[in-house]
Amino acid sequence: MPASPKAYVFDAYGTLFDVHAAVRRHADLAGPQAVRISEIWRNKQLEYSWTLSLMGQRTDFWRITCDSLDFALAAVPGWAPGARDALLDAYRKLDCYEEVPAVLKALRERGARTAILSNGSRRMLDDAVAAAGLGDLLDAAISADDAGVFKTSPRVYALVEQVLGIPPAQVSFQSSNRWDIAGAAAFGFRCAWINRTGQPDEYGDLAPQAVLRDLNGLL
Ligand code: LAC
Repeated sequence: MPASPKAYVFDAYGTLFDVHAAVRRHADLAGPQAVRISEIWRNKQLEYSWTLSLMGQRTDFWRITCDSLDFALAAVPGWAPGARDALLDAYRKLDCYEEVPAVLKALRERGARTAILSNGSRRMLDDAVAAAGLGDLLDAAISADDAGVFKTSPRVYALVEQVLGIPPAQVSFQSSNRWDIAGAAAFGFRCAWINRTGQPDEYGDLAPQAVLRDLNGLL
């Protein structure tokens, strides 16, 4: 049996924070195709992060988040004036999933360190952590900004040891994004895929140690 992880590191968007909460909160402004807008917004945001990273371009994740919403709103009709500003404002203050505070607290009571590792810019992470009231439950919110590239570059995962001083084999990394789990497994973290929406498995050669329905499974 491997020793318990010394640190639990979490992806932010989709794992701690519900990326679809912004559109849900403003469903009236987003219109009849609100769910489609939210899905296109998220998928384009990720696509832009990978496209720009492969080009070696350094870009702020907030800029990508704005550009991807603009694409979604151009692609899908039926939203009301004011939707863009309201959705972007809500994205900075997303709801966290309900189990998050209690799980972070319990992990810290066991003596583990807790941190975020996210493509989100430093300001986005600071705003999200403050809005969800998680500041006292996290040792660090590490932004890919500090690596100048997005996940799944190993340079981003390497930030964890630089900040926490804990080697990859003693880190448990949690993400609801299977592509992120693939990157983290390739890097050498122990991984738990938080498969909140019952997605089929992929990246078979880069498997997590655990597949959990939500973060309660860590306890
Ligand atoms: C994150 C997004 C991309 O890194 O899920 O938080």
